[in-house]
Amino acid sequence: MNGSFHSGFVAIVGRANVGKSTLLNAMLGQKLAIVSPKPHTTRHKLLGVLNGEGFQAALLDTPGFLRRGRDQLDAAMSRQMASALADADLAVLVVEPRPPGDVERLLVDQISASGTPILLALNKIDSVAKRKLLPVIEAYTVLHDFVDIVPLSATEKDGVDVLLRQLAERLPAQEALFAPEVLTDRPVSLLCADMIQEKVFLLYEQEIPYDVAVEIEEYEERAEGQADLVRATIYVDTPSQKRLLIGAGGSALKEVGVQARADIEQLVGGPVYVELWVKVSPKWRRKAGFIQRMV
Ligand SMILES: Nc1nc2c(ncn2[C@@H]2O[C@H](COP(=O)(O)OP(=O)(O)OP(=O)(O)O)[C@@H](O)[C@H]2O)c(=O)[nH]1
Ligand SMILES: [Mg+2]
Repeated sequence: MNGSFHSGFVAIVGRANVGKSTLLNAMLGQKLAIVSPKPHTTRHKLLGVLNGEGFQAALLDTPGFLRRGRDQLDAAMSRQMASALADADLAVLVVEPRPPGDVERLLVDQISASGTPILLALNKIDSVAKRKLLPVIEAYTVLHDFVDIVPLSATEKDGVDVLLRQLAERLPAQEALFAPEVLTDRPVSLLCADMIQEKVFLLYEQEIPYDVAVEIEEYEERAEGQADLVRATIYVDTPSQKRLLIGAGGSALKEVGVQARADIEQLVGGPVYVELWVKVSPKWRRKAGFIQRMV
């Protein structure tokens, strides 16, 4: 890096499930974004501010690319990705270690049309043999004039420092955009909702996670030494989903609470009491007003 300070917005984009949120967390060195093995876990853009030596990167995690939206939630997720890109000084396109597919081509076209430089993060290199990487890198080199192509593993934290160095150099030479203590602009109550949503993604199968939305009814900060209270409603689409979510004797829902609580306590740095309620809200994915409250 030269002598001047660099800062700017970086949109982390790509196909669903390629590891965008895992990469955000790896860059920040802490868990902020939710992660699951199921595609389309992330529903909104999420700012994570990283302060490094001589730079500040305002990193924006985004929902996985959706080609054709089916409902209001899909539309909202697509808008979230587009708005992160519109703000970005630089895009990090996250891909898996295989040759570019339709989605990657489309994204490259879309981003480069707006003139935003693209850094390619070739993630999950821990999952393939080294000799398989070279042809992938070649295919991407032909596709577009990327700022750089960085092979990495977000889960192993291998190559993440290289990506950060590349990224920092490409940000505009300007003062920091956020005060040094700012990690995100997402209120803690919404981060709690995210953590609960993540546990639903991890603990339930089939369509359930996709038909679940979480709303925090109350986040009550208590005095020093007492646990904060998080009261959340988990919305589902149908009564049978409500039964499944709650489980026999409430056992399944209890597990959601136990696991979410551990993450929330880490986030707020103190004891937390999590109270969960389940409500049926038929076809909420199609209701623009409802989505606006959640995303
Ligand atoms: N082997 C391996 N798995 C990874 C790596 N990075 C992420 N994953 C896994 O890939 C899955 C998806 O990770 P996410 O971070 O949720 O992916 P995403 O791109 O944010 O997904 P959406 O939000 O659904 O678009 C999870 O099971 C991660 O553990 C990696 O470097 N190596
Ligand atoms: Mg994600």
